[in-house]
Amino acid sequence: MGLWYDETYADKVRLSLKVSRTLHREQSDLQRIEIVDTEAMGRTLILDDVFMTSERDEHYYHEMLVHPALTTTPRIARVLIIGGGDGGTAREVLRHPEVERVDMVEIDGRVVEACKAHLPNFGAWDDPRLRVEIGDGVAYARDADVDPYDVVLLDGTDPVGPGEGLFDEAFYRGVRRLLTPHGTFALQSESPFLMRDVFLDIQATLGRIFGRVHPYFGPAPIYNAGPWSWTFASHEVDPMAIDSARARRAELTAKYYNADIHRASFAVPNDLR
Ligand code: SPD
Repeated sequence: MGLWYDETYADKVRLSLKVSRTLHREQSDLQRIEIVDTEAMGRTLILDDVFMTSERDEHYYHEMLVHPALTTTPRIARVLIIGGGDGGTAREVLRHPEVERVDMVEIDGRVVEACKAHLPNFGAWDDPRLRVEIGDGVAYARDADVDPYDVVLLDGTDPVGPGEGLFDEAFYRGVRRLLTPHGTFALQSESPFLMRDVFLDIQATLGRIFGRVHPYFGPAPIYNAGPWSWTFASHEVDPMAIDSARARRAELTAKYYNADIHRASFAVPNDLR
């Protein structure tokens, strides 16, 4: 049979991956961090028993979190990433030459170190435009005294453990505080199938804070939960107003994202309208 790793969701659903090797296992101050080789998904990061990302499928998630916001927001010089410790989100952001500075605020420095050691190709850690701060994204959104950002991206975990505070109204109000009036906030917003209540709650909460809130959908095979969702929130940016030059450039390296996928991903299924 070999060794299998199980993620259990709400004592109702289990996803298993066959593990060929364990490369890293530690309990940080905040969570259990594991990096394993799996036959189906390649090298895989697991936090507190939840599959986070894998070599084989990470492009879907990271490209879809980043490029819809980065190809539509008028100015994209300053970008903030909250979470994103594996480096995949920053890598996609840094593909845009208009980006001058990326601040990443990741709560667990041990995740960054483990990913640099075992998933070195995920990140663009040496890009001089990237600054990594180890700290609490909730406190940063509430208190940081910084120039406003053009884009804020939330690349967090599920709403349990260290990621819990990243799903509430006070945090989203902090994000709005950090954005320029023409800025965009994009975030992972869970499975509209398995976590329908969380998904709907995110939409409703953002709707009290931002003028425009648009969920969008795509695959994330490692979450095994039907389509995954992200949400695009802003005061005035139209997610359909794609800058075609930026999209064409993103397409040069993207494995999934292109302008047609971008447009199609914003179609909302009838049972979620
Ligand atoms: N169910 C797990 C959702 C985790 C979303 N974030 C993944 C981090 C990848 N950078």
